[in-house]
Amino acid sequence: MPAQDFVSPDSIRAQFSAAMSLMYKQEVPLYGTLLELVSEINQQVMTQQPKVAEALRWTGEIERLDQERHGAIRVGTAQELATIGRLFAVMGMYPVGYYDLSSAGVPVHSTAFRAVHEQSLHISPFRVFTSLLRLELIDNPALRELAASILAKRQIFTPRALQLIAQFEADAGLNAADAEAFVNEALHTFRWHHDATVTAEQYQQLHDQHRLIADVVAFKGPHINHLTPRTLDIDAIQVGMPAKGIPPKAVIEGPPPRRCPILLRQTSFKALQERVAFTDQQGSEGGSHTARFGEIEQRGAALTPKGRVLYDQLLDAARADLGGVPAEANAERYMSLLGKRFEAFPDDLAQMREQGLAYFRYFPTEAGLSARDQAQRPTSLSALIEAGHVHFEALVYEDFLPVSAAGIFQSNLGEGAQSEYGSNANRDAFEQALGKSVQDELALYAESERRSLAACAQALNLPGLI
Ligand code: OOG
Ligand code: NI
Repeated sequence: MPAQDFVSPDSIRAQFSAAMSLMYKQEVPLYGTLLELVSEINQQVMTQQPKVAEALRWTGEIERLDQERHGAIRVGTAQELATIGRLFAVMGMYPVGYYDLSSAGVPVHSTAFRAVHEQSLHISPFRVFTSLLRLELIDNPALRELAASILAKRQIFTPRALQLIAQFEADAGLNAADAEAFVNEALHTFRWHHDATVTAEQYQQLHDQHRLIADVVAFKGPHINHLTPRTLDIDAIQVGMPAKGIPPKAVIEGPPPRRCPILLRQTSFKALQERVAFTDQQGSEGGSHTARFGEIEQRGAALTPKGRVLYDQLLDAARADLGGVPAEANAERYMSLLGKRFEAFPDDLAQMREQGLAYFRYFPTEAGLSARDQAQRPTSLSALIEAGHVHFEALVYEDFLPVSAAGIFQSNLGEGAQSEYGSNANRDAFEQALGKSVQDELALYAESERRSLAACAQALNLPGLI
């Protein structure tokens, strides 16, 4: 098959993301309500804050905003993780970053599968936070064995999906019909299954060890546990949720409200209680399981290593000021402490740029282009910016935050789910399970910034700019 007949992985990802959203709307109707709220608030921000709309127009994010979402799954074995990695590669999604959640009492480690080039991200920024259960952290050999033997029996991919993945790898692409078939087949892996794979008693055993273990082990597959749209104003969402019958978690994870958003702020609503049938139950008899929830996020500037160190320091300091974990009872105090600490983080794009705290995208302006052939013109980046020949916007953060992710896990696993696993980061083991290395997100932002500077240099005929 000639390569030109292949559908681009970016387009397969866009199709898959749309299909996933449709499926989740049917599975979790509250997700549809959430989408409506997000769309209302985004419209409001665009009309009331023209500067925000203008920035989104510069970066092109305005075109991807409505399709922007991330999902999350939890897989049980190395083999499942490796195959998930191959499945995502068909859609141009690659593992980026390593997240250790064990230090936060959740026996998993994770990566984010996503597109890595800004042009691909522009077509579809769909990402999936993917966690691998770490049975080796469970201090109960009998239970570990039970879980491993249950997991060894399941196959989370359809035969046709596996076949299409292999075909993609052999031919380096899929044609339109095969791509469509692939999207439908891949969707099955992420579906909710009402029928559990264990007896009620086994479920209870797994659950008593850790709710997350029951969620991963007791079902036929890694059901998508949330699908998160991107809002332009998460504080408005937090306030607007109760009126829509959606109770939010107590605190918004991540940085405090700012004029220039950085990284990622997230809130969520509690997991649904869903009816499930265990293998030893029939008819109306049955149990329940809480796994799936709703989450909303606001994205801001990707930070450089220097910016990230400052972010981590300020976040840690605010938590130390609080003297405990942020929760319902101390939410207001936490937000105020957080705000105080973050006064030390410049809330101004120009300052953030000058201090090297964030990554940026650079654009030649009309003025810059028309001055292109003038002998007397600024040539250094800062002078070009000063003269209005180059415009810059922050590069949007495409990844996740470990402390926030832990907060999201915790709020949905419920009280009492906190366990102690110590700090057990093991990136090597994760990569070995995955069968490849995870990419460094900071290097990706730096490359993206460099490409935008190179394009600017070329457009303005200033090879010395980079
Ligand atoms: C993943 C939780 C983390 C995020 O957005 O940080 C997450 C999970 O619950 O499986 O989704
Ligand atoms: Ni999430």
